[in-house]
Amino acid sequence: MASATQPPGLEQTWRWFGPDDPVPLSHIKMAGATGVVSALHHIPNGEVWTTGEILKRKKIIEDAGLSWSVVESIPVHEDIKRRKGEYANYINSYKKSIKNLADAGIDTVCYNFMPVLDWTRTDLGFTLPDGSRALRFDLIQLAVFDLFLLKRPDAESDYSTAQLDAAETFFKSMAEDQKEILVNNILAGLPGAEEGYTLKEFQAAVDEYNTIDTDQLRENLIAFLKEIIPAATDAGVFMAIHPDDPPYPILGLPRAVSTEDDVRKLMEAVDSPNNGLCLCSGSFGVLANNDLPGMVKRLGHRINFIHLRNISREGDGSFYESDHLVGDVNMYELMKALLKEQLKRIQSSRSDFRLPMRPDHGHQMLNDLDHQTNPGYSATGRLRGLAELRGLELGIKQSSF
Ligand code: DNO
Repeated sequence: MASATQPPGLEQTWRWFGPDDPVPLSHIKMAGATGVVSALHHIPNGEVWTTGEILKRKKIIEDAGLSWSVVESIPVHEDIKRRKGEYANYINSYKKSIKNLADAGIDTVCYNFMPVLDWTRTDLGFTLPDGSRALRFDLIQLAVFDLFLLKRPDAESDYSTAQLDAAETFFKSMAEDQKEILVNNILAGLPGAEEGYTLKEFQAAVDEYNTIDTDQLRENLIAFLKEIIPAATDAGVFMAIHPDDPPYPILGLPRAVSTEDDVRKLMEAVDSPNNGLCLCSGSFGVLANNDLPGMVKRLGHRINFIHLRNISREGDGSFYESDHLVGDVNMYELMKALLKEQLKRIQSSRSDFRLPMRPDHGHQMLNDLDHQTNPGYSATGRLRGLAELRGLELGIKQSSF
C-alpha cells in the first residue's frame, strides 16, 4: 500500500500486440503483470481510433483480468514529422484518438518521433554464450546496408575510413541470403513499427528528409506538441515520448530525442505534466553520457511511462541487448531513482504515481527458441526480465525506504 514512507512500486505491465500476439493474455497474467500495453495496430496510420474499436480491445483485456494501462503507440504520420502534405488533418485525427481513449478511461499514450523507421536492429538472433538469443545493433552492418545494399547517395561521408574499410570487408564476406536478412531486419518493420519498406520505397522516404535537419525536425515536433498537449491536458491524458533507438542519426535521418538535453528542450517548449517522457533505459543507455539515474532525478516529474532494458555497448554506437540486470545501465541505481520519484509523487499528492513500467524486450530462451516469436517480445525472456526487475524493486524497497 502507498504510505508516506514507502512507495508501492512501479506498475508492472507487459506489451501485448493484440489478438494476433503469440503470447496470450492468460500468460501475461501468469507472468504477474497487472497492466497491458497495447495498440490498435490494425488501424492505418493517420486514421482516428474510434470509440468502438477502443472499447472492443479494452474488453478483451479486462475479460482476462488485466487493465489496459498504456497505449503504445498511436503512430505519428510521416506528414506530421515533415510538416508537409496532410499534416493538419492527421493532427486533428490524433487529437480525436486521444479524446476517444480518454473517454474510454485510458490515460497514458506513448509515441515516437523517429523519421521513417521506428527502432532499428541489424541482428535479430545474436547468440549469447549461454545459448539464448538477443537483438543487436552493429554499426558496421548498418554501414554495409547503407553503402552496398541501399546505396544511399553520399552515405560514405557519414562513416570514418576505418568504418568504411570494415564495412567493405564485411560485405565481401556475406552470402546472398545474409544480405537479404540484413535488408529485412532493417526495413521490414520490427514489432510495433507500423511501416515496412522495399529498398526503393525506403530511399524515397529518406529523400523526403533531405531538407530537414535536427533543428527543423525538433521544430516540427514542438509544433506537434503545441497542438496535441493542450488536447491531451483537456482530456486528462499523459503523453510519453519514446526516445530515438538507437539514439543518434542513422541513414542520413535526423534525430530529436536522443539525449537529456533534447528531452529538456521538449519539456520546456510545452511545460505540462501531460507532455512527458517514456524513459527507455535501453535506448538512452546506448550513449554513455546519458546518465539515467541522474535523468530521473532531474526530469523524473515528467516521466509518464518506463521501459526497462539493458544493453552492452560495443564501441562506436554498436550494442547488444544484455540481461536486464547486467550491462551498461546500472539498473539498481535506476530503479532506486524511479522509486524515489514515485514516493515524491505520493508525498506531494500527485495522483499520477502508478508509473507504469514494462520489461522491455527479452532474450529468446528455453521454449522461446522452439517458437515463432516477435523479435524482442518472446514470453520466457520477458518473464525473466520482469521477475528480475520485480526482485530488484522489492530488495530496494525493503532496504532503502
Ligand atoms: C521497441 C519499442 C518501440 C516503441 C516506439 C514507441 O521495442 O520500444 O517500437 O514502441 O518507438 O512509439
